Amino acid sequence: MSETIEPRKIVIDLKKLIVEPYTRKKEVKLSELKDYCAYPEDAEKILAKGEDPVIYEYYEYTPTEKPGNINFGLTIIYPGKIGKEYYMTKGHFHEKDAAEFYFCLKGKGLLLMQNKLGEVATIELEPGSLGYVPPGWGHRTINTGRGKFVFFFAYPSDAGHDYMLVKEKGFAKIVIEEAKTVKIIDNPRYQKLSQ
Ligand code: M6P
Ligand code: ZN
Repeated sequence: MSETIEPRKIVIDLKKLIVEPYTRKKEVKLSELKDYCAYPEDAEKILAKGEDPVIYEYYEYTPTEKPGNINFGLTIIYPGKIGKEYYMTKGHFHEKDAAEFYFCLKGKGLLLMQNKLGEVATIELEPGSLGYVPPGWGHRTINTGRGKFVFFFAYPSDAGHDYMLVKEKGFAKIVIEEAKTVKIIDNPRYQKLSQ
């Protein structure tokens, strides 16, 4: 049976930082992110104190997963660090050849991308700038500022999320604070795809 998607209006509230209506809201806390961290021992130290901070959250509007539609929403990454690594998303590849964009609305951060050949690209995002993720590139966003890093995202509804590669191999680069500056360095835990 064919599904009918009605035209509709969605409001992105830039003061409350919500999408209304949304179909999904997700909060990712440190306990869920820890396996993606470059320094999991620092994550464990925070958790051992009984703290489990929210690292990021997102509101998504998914009309349907039928090809031809678009998922979109708002991501809010809180400011902070796990050891010296800035708060970030897990990061993922799309299961299908599908692009995505991130349009920054507040704060500042980095869009880190990596393709399956191991090539890395980074784009600095500040309000008004848009990072385009081409099909085939894994992507993670990182809050390098002192306030919330907020961006609007959109990608094809049938793209799918693949976290395995990032969880098991990591990204080749990580983003840390050292001597009060933002540094993009080699990930000490990275395993090349050929290994
Ligand atoms: C953005 C979009 C979502 C993604 C979220 C968090 O909001 O790209 O599709 O789920 O970031 O990223 P991740 O799932 O990699 O943690
Ligand atoms: Zn994506």
